Amino acid sequence: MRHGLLVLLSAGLAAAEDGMSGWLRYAPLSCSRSSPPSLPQTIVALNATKSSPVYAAGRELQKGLQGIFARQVQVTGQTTNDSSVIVGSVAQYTRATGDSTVPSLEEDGYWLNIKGDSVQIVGQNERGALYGTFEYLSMLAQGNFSDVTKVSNPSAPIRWTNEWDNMDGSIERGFAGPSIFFANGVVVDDTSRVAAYGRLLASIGINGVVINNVNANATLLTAQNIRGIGRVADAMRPYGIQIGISLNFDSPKSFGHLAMSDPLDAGVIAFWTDITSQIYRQIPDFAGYLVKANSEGQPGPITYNRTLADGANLFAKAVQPYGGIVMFRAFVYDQLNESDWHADRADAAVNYFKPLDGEFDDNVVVQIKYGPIDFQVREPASPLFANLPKTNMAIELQITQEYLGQQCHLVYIPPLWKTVLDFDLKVDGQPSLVRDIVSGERFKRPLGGYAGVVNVGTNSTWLGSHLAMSNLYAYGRLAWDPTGDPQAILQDWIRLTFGPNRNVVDIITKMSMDSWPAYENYTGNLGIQTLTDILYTHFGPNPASQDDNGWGQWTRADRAGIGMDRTVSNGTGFAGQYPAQVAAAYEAPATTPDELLLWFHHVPYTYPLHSGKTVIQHFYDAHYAGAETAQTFPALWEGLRGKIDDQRFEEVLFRLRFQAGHSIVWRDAISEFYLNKSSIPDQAGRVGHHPYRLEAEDMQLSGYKVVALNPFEMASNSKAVVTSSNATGGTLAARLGFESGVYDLGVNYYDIIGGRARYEVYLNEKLVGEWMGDNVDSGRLGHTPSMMLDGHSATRITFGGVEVKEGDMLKIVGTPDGAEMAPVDYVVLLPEGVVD
Ligand code: GCV
Repeated sequence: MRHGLLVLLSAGLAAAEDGMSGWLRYAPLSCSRSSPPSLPQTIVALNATKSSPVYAAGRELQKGLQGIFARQVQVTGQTTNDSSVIVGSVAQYTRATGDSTVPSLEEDGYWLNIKGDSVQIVGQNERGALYGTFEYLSMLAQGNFSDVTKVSNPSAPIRWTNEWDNMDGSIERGFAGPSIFFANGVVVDDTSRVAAYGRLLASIGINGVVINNVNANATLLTAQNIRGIGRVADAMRPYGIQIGISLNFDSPKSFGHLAMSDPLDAGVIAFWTDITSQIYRQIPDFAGYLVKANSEGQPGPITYNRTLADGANLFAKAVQPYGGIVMFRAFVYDQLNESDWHADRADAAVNYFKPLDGEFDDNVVVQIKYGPIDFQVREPASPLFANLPKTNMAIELQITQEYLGQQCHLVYIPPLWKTVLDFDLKVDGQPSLVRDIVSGERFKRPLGGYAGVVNVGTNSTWLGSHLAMSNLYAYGRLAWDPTGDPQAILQDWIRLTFGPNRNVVDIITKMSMDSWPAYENYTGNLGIQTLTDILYTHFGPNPASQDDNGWGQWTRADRAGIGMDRTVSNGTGFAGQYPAQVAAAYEAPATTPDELLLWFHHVPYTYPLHSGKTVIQHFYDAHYAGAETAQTFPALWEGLRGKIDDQRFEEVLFRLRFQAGHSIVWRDAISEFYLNKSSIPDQAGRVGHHPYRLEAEDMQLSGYKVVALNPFEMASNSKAVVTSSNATGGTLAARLGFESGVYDLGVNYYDIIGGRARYEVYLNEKLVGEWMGDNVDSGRLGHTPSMMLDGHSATRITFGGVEVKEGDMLKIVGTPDGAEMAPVDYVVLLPEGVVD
């Protein structure tokens, strides 16, 4: 029976949800205009072995039908005369039904055939059958009861996640609490979260997980931990997910007590052969190794005068007999001298790897970050993708928002990824989209695909933020089909995560699609990179930190101009690493798109863009526009009150409010910094002028003292106040000269790690609001904390709709705690519609 797409209402909104189910909630649907569809009466799962994906598929169908439709449906292993959903591999299905008409499928692909209450889900292998099952359930959960006959095959064989989890349970660039894999140096005993994660990943087509940090600890190789990795593999196996690990290149020396780790040394080869056989004894379907070598000060083959290919092939030969693979990272670079105009970290990957093309074993895959530097808010596609036609390649994307607001800012990243995946490198003048190169199609390579750095933690939301999960969902969907539309994928995720209400879908779509452009606007524009603090937390603004160090994320900003000259004619030569047509376009400012101008060219601040604006005016305008967009997010979200369960509603609102405040911190820091550098004022007169602010240092201080901040742009007017001691509180007071009216009253303060200061705000001795500076200490915001008054700790709290009369007395009482001396930067009183 055909039902088509019905308009549905989500029921049961009142129940609090903590996010643990992600997009696999199977929330009840109540049909508003039509009766429920006719559903299969039996589930036939063609493998009863509990560790098999087909068994998991049967259970999942049962769970889904129960959750969405309150139908209890039995799972059986036998075909029946009842209407049924039958799930299995091609071989199992043909054996059970005698039907040999299943269309041909590629590895991990599936055929989904829905005719009312008769459904066939057949995978090329069991994993494919599970993927088809999740697709069927996703349709049902979104109220799509259409008949469908479709074949779906993945774009590439490698669709992995990388987790940067450390053995002590911490996670490098993880913003959602400790590891689900490790604690206290060993693999955790309870793998229930691991299994739950495997389920989520399988539902988006992920087939491999590397469970430990690329900055790897060799103690992962103890016998106890190898048994532990086995438990992790057991937990993920029912979901068709294979486990891999990151290796510490120096393990033969540091762990095996050998004299060195030279990849061509017989003892070293024997060490890795032995470790590998121990691992495969425990985990016969082990996926393979991920290796970071000669990167960020770590040893590697070059340390022993060997090539990177020698190093990669050492591991490849160890896993080859077992069918394993080696993901070898292209993130290889050294520190550089900025005073050398021609030095460029962006050059490193091609310089190191291009000469080795053809020298990697067939089971090696070179894993390449999407851009030449490091997950910045905008980068051109890495030219390495165009330079290894005889090598397997995978693209590395980052779901964890290391440089993109650390899950405390809403940034829906797929539109950024698409700028790279859809980019045409024009190798040999032929169409060469990055997505066709990494799939293996363009250069006819047997292996290739996707590695996404995720870094989930034990927080019930997995990533620390409910909305950040759209990035993980979309990552899997794009790895499966990179031609997918980010907005359509997003809307599937919204319906699955928050229900099908039209208003909910429209609002979350708007916020999410606006979010990356807004973030780029208020952080770093025109290809200058994120402009965060690269020497400290990678969270808040600190443009000066990009330069005057050896790390090579330079902007070369001085009084006269800004940008990296990466031309062949006068710069680092990086533009010349692209195939001829692309190189020629990037060589000249006139043919470089505005959004990448400063990536490729060093120009005066007054340089006119294609848009007609100067570089500096674009900076100012973009920062103001981006922060303004961020102010719309909490307001839009407020419109969904009552349409989303209270727990998730409030948790999201809290983060969006934080983001709105922090976007102003970003806006002001970057605008002031470049005003100071260039001495060119904002044509609109905004930068440095804040008529609605009361600087804390200008208020009557009692028990407070003024501090000058360094860098100066980390405080409004470069100064803030802190209590005179960390034992006693203080007050700030000012008589308000504002016209009587209703205002939003904001207080910008600093929330550092190591203290939970308390604050109260009064108007004429009447309490307007109180709060504690504990967002960081309580873990409520999971970003990398700061110990200082700076752009990372700068926070705004806003009390809406406050009635103010001219001459009212404003008072803030601050009570220090620990290292946090109740720091305040300024108070702002905003009439409706004003952003500052
Ligand atoms: C895991 C950047 C990050 C590091 C990361 C490194 C890498 O430098 O800041 O945290 O290390 O990239 O990708 O290896």
